[in-house]
Amino acid sequence: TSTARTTSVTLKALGLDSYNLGVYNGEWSGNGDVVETVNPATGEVLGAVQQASGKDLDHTLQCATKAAKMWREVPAPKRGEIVRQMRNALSDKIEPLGRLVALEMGKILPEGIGEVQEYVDIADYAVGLSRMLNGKVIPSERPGHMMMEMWNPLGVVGVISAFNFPVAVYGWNSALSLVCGNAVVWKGASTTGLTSVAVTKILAEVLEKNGLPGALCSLASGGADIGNMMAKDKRVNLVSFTGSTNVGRKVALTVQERFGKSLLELGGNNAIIVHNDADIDLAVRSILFAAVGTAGQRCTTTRRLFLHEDIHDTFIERLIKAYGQIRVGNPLEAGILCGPLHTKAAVAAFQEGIADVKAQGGTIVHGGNVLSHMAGNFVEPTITSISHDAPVVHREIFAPILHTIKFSNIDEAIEWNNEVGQGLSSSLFTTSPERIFNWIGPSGSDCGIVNVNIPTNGAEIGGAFGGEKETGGGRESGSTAWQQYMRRQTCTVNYSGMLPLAQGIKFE
Ligand code: UN1
Repeated sequence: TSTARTTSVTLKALGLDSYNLGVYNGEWSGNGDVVETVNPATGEVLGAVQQASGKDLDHTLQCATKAAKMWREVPAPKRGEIVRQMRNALSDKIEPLGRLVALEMGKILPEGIGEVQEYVDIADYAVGLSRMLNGKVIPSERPGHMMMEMWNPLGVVGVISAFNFPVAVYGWNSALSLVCGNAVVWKGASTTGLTSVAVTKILAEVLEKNGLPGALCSLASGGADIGNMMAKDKRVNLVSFTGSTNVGRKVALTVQERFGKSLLELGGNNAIIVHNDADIDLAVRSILFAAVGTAGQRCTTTRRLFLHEDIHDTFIERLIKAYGQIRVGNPLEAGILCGPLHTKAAVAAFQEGIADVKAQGGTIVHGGNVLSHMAGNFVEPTITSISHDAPVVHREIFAPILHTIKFSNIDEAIEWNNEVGQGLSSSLFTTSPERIFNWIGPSGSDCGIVNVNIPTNGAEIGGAFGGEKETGGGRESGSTAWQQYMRRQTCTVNYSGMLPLAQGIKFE
């Protein structure tokens, strides 16, 4: 078939076979289970990855620990130069890599390419950052003393990433970790195992060409067992975890038990508020991307839509019309906006969600069905009408279900925005400066990402990405997120030849 051809051309362009080793630490190996990955649009097997055994992970951590010791002594701008080469290598492969993401994860091709671009962008950022890992000089209260803050590498960073962004999220963690002087050990989702191998091959080639240890960008493919071992292992100084709130809680507790560091990017339940003074056209287009893009499988997907009563009815009408024009289908086909859900389990979760909506007093305004006549895991992008406090509305369902809710004043809408457990992203559509600044102020949105007149998803890499509450509190990507990949040291140097003590204490 033509998709089988696309698959083989794509794998070949990325140096992959139908069977691949899933462990890299300078050498490729793999003694764990062989896991096949499946095209969620067709059900066809794409290829197989042999995962890490416990022994493989142990050996990989040994190699990474050793590599980190040499890497931390390489000047940061030189580390940046390596990341620059990685950036170029990724950019050269952006088309086939984006296509592999589309084939294996199921997002549409422009979004597949877009997330490789996100890696390229953060790599650019990291290259610049490699000359800006600045500390501080702090005035000392003691004469002849110099106080400063130094940032030093952590050692080994473990990255556990999710299926929905199989390239970009690793990219954020990897590019920053490397310029910060750490080795990285990656466990991607086992359902996007080929993508993890493809990315690692690109990075490995750069490292090996530069005579550097490949273990700086280690890969330990695997499932929950490997993730759990990483969380437990003292050699992993920071565990950066992206995934569900439930698994994230376990990871955090496991890492905390050994006083390791964790960085958590967990569930979202993001809302858009549309006020009566909003640019309706802009809002409709934004919601389409926010709620239907990636088939509702971003942690930043809009799941709740609060509409002001003045515009509610006309807005719903506009939205239904827009949803009616969305083409659901093969993510590699031009004009398709909504691909499949990633797994059959996600289809079941969608169905369960729809049933809960009906059982909890809601109605289906548009869609609501599984497209079972199609070969893949396709569902209809769905709009519901339901109460803000129905339990199903407070749950993150990783599918294109948008709950719409009518409000009469902005304070109520903000309260509803904030009443869920999660706290990732949020957006207000309005033209009023007063509402805008209230929304981003202390009594506004309680999320980590607070937008105005743009979707909740599709964040740029320059800002810190992450959220509060059950979203886990971590921040990745831009701003000062890099500081989480380093340890802060307060250094006081006495050059006075005397011993004045702080707080004026006399001790003699
Ligand atoms: C995720 O869904 O895990 O803001 C990450 C966005 C993307 C990243 C999403 N830049 O939607």
